[in-house]
Amino acid sequence: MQQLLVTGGAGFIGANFVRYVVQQHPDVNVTVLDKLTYAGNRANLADVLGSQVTLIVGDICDGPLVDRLVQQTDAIVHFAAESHNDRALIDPWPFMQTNIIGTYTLIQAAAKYHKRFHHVSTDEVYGDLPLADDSAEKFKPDSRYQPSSPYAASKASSDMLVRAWVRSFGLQATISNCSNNYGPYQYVEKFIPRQITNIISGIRPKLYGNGQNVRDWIQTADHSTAVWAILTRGRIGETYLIGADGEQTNQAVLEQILTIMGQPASAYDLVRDRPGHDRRYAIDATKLRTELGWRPQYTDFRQGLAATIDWYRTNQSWWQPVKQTVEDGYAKHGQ
Ligand code: NAD
Ligand code: TDX
Repeated sequence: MQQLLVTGGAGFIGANFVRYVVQQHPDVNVTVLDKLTYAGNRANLADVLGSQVTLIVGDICDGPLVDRLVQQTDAIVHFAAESHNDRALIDPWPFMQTNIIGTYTLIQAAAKYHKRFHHVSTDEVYGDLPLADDSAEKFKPDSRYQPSSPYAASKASSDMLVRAWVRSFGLQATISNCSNNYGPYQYVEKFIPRQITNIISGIRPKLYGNGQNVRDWIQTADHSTAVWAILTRGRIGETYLIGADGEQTNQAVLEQILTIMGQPASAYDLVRDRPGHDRRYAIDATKLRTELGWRPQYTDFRQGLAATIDWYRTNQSWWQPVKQTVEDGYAKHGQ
């Protein structure tokens, strides 16, 4: 594999993945296809753009453009998506367009040119689990699809399309469903960077509902190594779940952020809950671990959080220009 097409490579997880490829696989050339929506940022790739990495600004729904780029590559890793639940609740349309039609456009081309395709998806396609006190159940690759939000439903739809194209058109595809990522370059609308940048800006952090919802956190660098393992060694047609046993209540995460940043653990506000708020996500990554020998490197969550806080402290010019707009948007909805 010499040529890799990475969609959404100027977003949070995609840019971290491109950086991983540059560092660990210098023989692979990367073309990033990214629309540079509000969540995409050329600056996320600034230090790696050059002979090994090229950025094409364009839409994954643009059939002729996608056809040309897919024809020229050996494999595709598909990260591009509308990714934020709160936005999907206000305006679902871009999620339907990019996540469903965009994925359809890519797999049509990948099937036509017999190109290896890896589809990046989310654990949210499985809906939610009872809180851990009531159950130790985790998502497995064959858990039932029952998405509860517009974002999750759009991602579930895209997974179904990929599965159907494998069966009907022999698409050489794998799918991964990962848990919540954190780390550098995450847009400030998301939970962890929102709270870190709130504290730096003198704004009180905002916890939805009662803060008891559970997310299963993974450092994004561990997501990158998992995607690479699946892309290069995964079995065609298979789904792999990616997670690092990182379950935490939102309240516990926020209290750790506050303490690491030298604030009282109680210095936050409870705000309006997210409609339909999924209670708990938890990943059973046994298949990925046993079949592909994958292991996460970032197993100390508090340490990973401290490093992420340092990154947002050091890179204020990266997030300051959009912070006020993001907070104004939340304020309109009581969050
Ligand atoms: P992000 O919102 O930070 O980045 C998405 C990128 O896709 C942006 O660069 C954006 O410009 C680009 N994009 C959006 N629409 C496009 C279009 N029509 N054409 C081309 N590019 C377009 O998202 P992220 O958090 O980095 O998520 C990346 C992928 O990982 C998504 O598929 C998401 O569903 C999945 N995922 C995310 C998480 C998480 O915790 N963030 C967890 C599991 C899976
Ligand atoms: O200010 C906040 N306060 C708060 O309590 C925000 C922004 C969020 N929350 C809660 C909602 C969730 O329970 O924190 C949790 C995490 O919220 P998000 O960062 O919005 O992530 P989530 O909705 O869990 O979805 C994320 O993980 C799965 C990604 O955004 C998705 O793209 C991915 O598929």
